[in-house]
Amino acid sequence: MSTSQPAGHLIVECLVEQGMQIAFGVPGESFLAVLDGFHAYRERARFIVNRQEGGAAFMAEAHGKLTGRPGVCFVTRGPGATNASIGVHNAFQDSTPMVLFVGDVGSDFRDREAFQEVDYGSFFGPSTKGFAKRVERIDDANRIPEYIARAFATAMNGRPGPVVLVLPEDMLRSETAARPLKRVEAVQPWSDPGALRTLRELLLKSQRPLVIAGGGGWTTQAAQALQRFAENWRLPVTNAFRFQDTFDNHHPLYAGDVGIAINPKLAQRVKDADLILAIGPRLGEMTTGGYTLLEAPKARQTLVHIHASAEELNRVYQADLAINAGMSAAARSLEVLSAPTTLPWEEWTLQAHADYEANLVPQPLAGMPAETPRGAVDMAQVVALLQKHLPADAAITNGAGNFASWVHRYFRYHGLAKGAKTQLAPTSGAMGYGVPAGIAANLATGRVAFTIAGDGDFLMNGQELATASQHGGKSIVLLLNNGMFGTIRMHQEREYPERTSGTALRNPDFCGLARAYGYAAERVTETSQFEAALLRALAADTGTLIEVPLDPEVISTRGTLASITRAAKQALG
Ligand SMILES: Cc1ncc(C[n+]2csc(CCOP(=O)(O)OP(=O)(O)O)c2C)c(N)n1
Repeated sequence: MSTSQPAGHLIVECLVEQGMQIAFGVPGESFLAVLDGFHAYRERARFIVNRQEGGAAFMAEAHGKLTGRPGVCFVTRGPGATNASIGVHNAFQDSTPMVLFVGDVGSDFRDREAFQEVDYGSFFGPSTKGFAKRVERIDDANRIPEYIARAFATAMNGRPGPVVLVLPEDMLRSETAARPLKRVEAVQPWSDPGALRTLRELLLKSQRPLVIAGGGGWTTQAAQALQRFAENWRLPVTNAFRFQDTFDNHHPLYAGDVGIAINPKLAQRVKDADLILAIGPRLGEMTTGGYTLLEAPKARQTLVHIHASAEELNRVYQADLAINAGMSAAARSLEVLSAPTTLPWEEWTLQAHADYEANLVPQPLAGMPAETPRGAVDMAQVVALLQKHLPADAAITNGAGNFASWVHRYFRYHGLAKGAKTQLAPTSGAMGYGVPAGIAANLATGRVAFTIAGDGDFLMNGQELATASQHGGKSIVLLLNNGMFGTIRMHQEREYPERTSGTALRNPDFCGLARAYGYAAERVTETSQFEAALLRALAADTGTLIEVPLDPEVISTRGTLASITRAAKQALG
C-alpha cells in the first residue's frame, strides 16, 4: 500500500520520473509546497534559484533546446507568470519543449481577481491564439501524474513547444497517494512511403535543389542521417534562422544560413533554386526574407516541406509536397533514398559552398576605404580567435541585436551531427536571452558556454550572473559596448537620419558590475589583447565578462552608421 505525501512533493517526484534533474525558477508563497518537494527530493533534482522569472524561463527554454526534453520552470502567480512569458513565447517560436508551472491563488478565492490572479488560459493559451501549446490547471492532486505526463508528451510531440500547468495553492497542500506515471518519450510521425517516392521523383526532375534544415526536434542521430542523405545526393544544405547548427558548418556541402543579414549570394540562390527541400523549419518571416525568397502563399520554386506538425504544413506556404514526419523519422527515410550515380547539380552545389566560404572573408565596411580597420577591436578577428580556442562542443549563446551578427556571419557552428547542440539563440528575437541561456548550458552540461551580448541586451538579464555564481555555473560573456541600442539606432538612422531619439545609453561600469556578481572581468580595447583574455577566461574557476568598447560607427558586419545616414539623406533628397 502506498503512503500519501503532499501534492507539492508528488509534483517533484513525477518530474524526476520524467528525467528532470534541474529546474529553474523564482519562488513565491503560492508554491511553497513544491519548494518543500524539492527539499524532499534534493538528492535527485536541483532547484536553481533565479533572480527574475524572465531569466528563469530563458534558462528552462535553453535547457529544453539542449536536451530535447522539456525544460522546467516554476514561477508564482500574475507577476511571476507575466515576467516568465518572454521565455514561453521564445519556446513557442523556437519549437522548444518546456513546461512552465505557475503557483496560483487558492480555489476558494478564484475568479474574484484575488491578489495577483490572472486567467492563464487567456494569457498564454491556444484558445486565444496565444503562445503555449496547452494550458491546464490541476485541481485534483490525485491527477498530478496524468497532467504532468500529458504536459511532457504535448511539449515534445509534433511541433515541440511550451505547456503551462497552473497549481492552485490549496491543491498543492493536499495529500495524495497517487504514484508517478512512467517517463514519456516523443512520438515520431512517420513519413508515408508514397510521399518519399514522390520526393525522389521531384529530386530527379530538379536541376538546382536546395535544402533548408532547421526547426525543433532534431537529435544527433537525425542530424547524422540528414548528413548522409545530403552526401548521397550531393545536395547543398543551408540552415534556417537560429538553427545554424542543424547542419555542420564545416561540411563541404554547407551553403550558409538563411536568416537575418543573409549572404546576398545565398539569397539569390534560394530564389534561383528550382526545388526547395525544407526539412524541419517553419519557414517563418526571418527564414524567408520576409516572405520574399519564397513567395507566400505559393512559392515559385517547387516546395517540399517536411515538418513534425500537421498544423504547420500548408499553413503559410502551399507545398507541392507536404510530409508530416518527425526529424528522426524523416532523416532516416531520406538517408535510404537511392541516388543516381550522376547528378546535374554538382557545380551548383560546389558554387553554393564556395559562396559560403567567400562570405566568411571580412570585407571593408561599406562607406569605409579598404584599408580602414574595422574599429580598434576587429570583431571578425575576434570571432576567428573564438573559432580557434573554443572547444567544438561549446554552447554559443546570444540574445537580439546587431552584436550577434558577428558570430552569425563569421563563426562556423559545429553541427549537431558531431554530438552536441552548439547554438542557443532566440528565434523570437528576444533581447536578454544569451546570458541566462549560457549559464543554463553550463549548469546543465558542464560544457563551455560562450555568450555574446550587447550593452542593451546584457542589462536585460545581467542579474543572472548572481544565479551562476550561487550555483557554481560559469559562462564567458563577451559584451560589445557601443553605448546604444545599436540595432534600433541603425533603423532610426535609415528612417529618420540624424534625429537620434530613445536609443542612446549611458552605461554602468560593466566590469565592476560583473565582479560584484562574482564573475572575473576585464576590458579589451585592442584586437591584440583578446586572445590572452579569452584564454584566461577559459582557464578561470568562475565565469568571466570581457567588455569590448565597440566603435558605434561599426554598426554591422557590412556597413557604418555614416554610410547609412548618407544613403538615407540621399533617399530623402
Ligand atoms: C525584449 C526586447 N525588447 C526590445 C527589442 C527591440 N530591440 C531589438 S535589438 C535592440 C537593441 C539591442 O541593443 P544592444 O544589445 O546594445 O545591441 P546592438 O544592437 O547595439 O548591437 C532592441 C531594443 C527586442 N528585440 N527584445
